Amino acid sequence: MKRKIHIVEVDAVEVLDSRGHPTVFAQVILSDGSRGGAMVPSGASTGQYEAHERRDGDADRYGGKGVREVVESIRRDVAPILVGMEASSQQAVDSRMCRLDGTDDKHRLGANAILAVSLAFARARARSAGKPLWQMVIDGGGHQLPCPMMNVLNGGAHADNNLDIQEFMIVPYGAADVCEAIRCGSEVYHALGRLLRSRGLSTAVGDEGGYAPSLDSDEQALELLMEAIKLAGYDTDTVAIALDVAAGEWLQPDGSYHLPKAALTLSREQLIEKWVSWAETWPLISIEDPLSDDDHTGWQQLTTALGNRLLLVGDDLFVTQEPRLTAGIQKGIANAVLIKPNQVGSVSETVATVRAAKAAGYVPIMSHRSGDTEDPAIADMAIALGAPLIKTGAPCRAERTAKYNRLLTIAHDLGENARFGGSLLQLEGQR
Ligand code: 2PG
Ligand code: MG
Repeated sequence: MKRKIHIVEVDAVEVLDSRGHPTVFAQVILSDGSRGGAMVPSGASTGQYEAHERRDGDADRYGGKGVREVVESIRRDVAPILVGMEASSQQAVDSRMCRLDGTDDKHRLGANAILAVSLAFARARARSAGKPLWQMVIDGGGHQLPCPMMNVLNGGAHADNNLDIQEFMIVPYGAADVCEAIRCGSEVYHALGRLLRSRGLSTAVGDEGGYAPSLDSDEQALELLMEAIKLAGYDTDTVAIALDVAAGEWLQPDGSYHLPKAALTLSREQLIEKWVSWAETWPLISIEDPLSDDDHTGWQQLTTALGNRLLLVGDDLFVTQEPRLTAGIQKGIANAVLIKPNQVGSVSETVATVRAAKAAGYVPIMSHRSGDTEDPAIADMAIALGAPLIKTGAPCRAERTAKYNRLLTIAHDLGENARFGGSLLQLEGQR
């Protein structure tokens, strides 16, 4: 009889993320010697309903951002309850940690602790089964590789420039496959760099690897993207534009929206009008967080106005949590959901949210965080979960290219069996 494999060791280390802030690396070892390790990312424009990211708060270390106690509590509290558990079910391991935590927002252990162990366990199981991670997150996985959404111009909370919109992305949805999409994105990115340089504008990059010049307006950023697409030899049948507004950062106590860098205050209705007119003017394929996460009335109005023309993506709105997504689906707000595992805090709960999205016809978009690491897990998860899109920054900075490089190598391994998520988006009504 085959002997059952179980967990023999759980360990953790304080390491650094791409902003140089501490984060958690966890490692899980199984009785057959298989090991899995994982690092967790960290956001800057975090949604108010995200699961809790636990930090030491000791101002004498890393400005309070240390995770030494978090790591210690993985060894002291988490390891004893997991060691000895059978390594057959992701759900069982995740639930065990959630029960130990016992809070709604993972306040006690921290979502950063639970997710690191959850993902490390998924990798250890994959190694044990001799399979890549993308075949393990949900049994079997699909063969669909996601289309990249490359954030080539950074603003908002991600850059010290004068752009209010946080992310201007290019989406090579019309490319033949993921390799051509990544090539196209890289070529447009470099064409944009040449344009900026030729105009004496800065080509220094922001947190997600996109350029972060100071421009006259957010509209000028869109004009530059259009020029760069053309300069690189592409057109809007191949490359669309996507925005992450992160409008929660603009909300004022009276319900209006204040764009700090432009020093402009807009009512909810004016902001909605702005997005409707932009959707008519620019080749937008999606807008993320166009309104604040608590402005459900605004979201309903905008979904009615634009929901059949482009993707309206809830990030801070849904924070990857199934109950919040289900409530939004019932209210008819948004039609796509950003999937960030650390917003909910475990692999199983991430899978549950994606399943709920797909059942309701909402498009799941896999996503990195602005503070990320060289861990490429989200590339595997996008494939495993069948997300047609992945948002993981510019083709610049190793924590971003780690995900693109992972997709390129999986595409190589899959060969002719690979399908491309971008082709799904050519359906009428999604542009
Ligand atoms: C977002 C993300 C990732 P952050 O708002 O979608 O691009 O940023 O990780 O800072 O929340
Ligand atoms: Mg966002």
